[in-house]
Amino acid sequence: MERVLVTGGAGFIGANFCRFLIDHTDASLTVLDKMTYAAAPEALAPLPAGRISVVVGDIADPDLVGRLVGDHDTVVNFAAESHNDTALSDAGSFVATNLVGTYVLVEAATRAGCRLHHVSTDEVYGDLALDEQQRFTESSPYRPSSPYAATKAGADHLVRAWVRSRGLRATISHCSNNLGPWQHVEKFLPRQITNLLDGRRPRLYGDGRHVRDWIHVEDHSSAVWTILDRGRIGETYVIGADGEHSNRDLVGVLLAAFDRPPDDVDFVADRPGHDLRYALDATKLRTELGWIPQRTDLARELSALIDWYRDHESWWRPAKAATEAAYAARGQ
Ligand code: NAD
Ligand code: TDX
Repeated sequence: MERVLVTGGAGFIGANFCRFLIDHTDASLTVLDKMTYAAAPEALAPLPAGRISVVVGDIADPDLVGRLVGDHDTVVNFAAESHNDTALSDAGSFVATNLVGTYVLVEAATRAGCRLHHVSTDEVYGDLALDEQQRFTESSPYRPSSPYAATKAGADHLVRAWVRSRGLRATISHCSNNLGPWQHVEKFLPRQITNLLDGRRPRLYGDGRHVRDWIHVEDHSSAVWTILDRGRIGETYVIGADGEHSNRDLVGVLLAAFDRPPDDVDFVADRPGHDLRYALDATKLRTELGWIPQRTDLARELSALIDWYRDHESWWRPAKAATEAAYAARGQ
């Protein structure tokens, strides 16, 4: 049975990935998570105790990471500070976790001869014009435009350098925007859905024309598992499900689901440096590894997501007021 260490495994995507591994493999899992404000340990509670254990700790702690990595065959690194808006005013924790933490992981995995999969993001490639034909691929140049993306880009460079010069057995993936359960209310879809549940208006940055390429978190999980199972060491894989939509269009779908008019929205202060558009071409993952996303009916998934947040108010409610207060302080 494979032993997999999932760093950041109590976060939105990490916790969904743990559930996916429990459901689709016989791996035994250890989660290493610092349990920051973004963690959702509740998401792990229903998973069978015999298959998963949780260690609370920091990926930037070399002693702890060295011990844990040595006991596992594979490490999947989801641990990160992940919110762009926070990094604009306070990037220290992003450098500490995304850069220094990744350094600690690559060192430990190299010494232990452990396989590493590093979860990067599409944002390292910067942004695209709205009318640009070309989408991001594995060979797109790095052009991070935000402090968050810069730390993610730096982490990728560490992984690739350790692969080439230190013999690390690693793969990297760049995924687009995820939707699904257990995402913190600071992020776009949970924020708008919980605003609507509270009878408030959705909040669009700038003119709302910015485009993101949406993928269900379960499809992200199956893609990472496919890369672990069949990916080639040293390779990079873009993960995307052809789900481009403007923020304004998505808010329109949510408003319709709440029987509210399409213009029932507040346009608020834009994010400084706001990337205009992300769009990913996952041809390599589809053709070389045979990955096929399943949950691509966005209208159906948004409807299910609204139901999920309606049913899990006791989980998100404690974070809602403080999150909105922080947004209000920024005029958002
Ligand atoms: P998240 O913020 O929901 O979860 C991150 C998790 O990492 C949290 O549980 C947190 O407690 C943990 N963590 C933070 N610092 C840590 C540290 N120093 N040591 C150990 N654990 C720590 O983020 P997410 O949305 O689940 O993103 C997971 C990964 O996927 C990140 O690397 C992110 O860059 C990447 N990604 C996210 C998206 C998206 O749409 N959310 C898209 C592409 C890539
Ligand atoms: O209230 C809002 N109104 C709004 O218009 C919020 C919170 C966001 N937005 C916009 C900004 C973006 O164009 O919605 C879009 C999505 O915003 P976020 O949820 O903050 O995501 P994004 O900045 O695109 O980054 C996400 O995808 C890539 C994740 O948070 C990153 O961790 C991942 O790397």
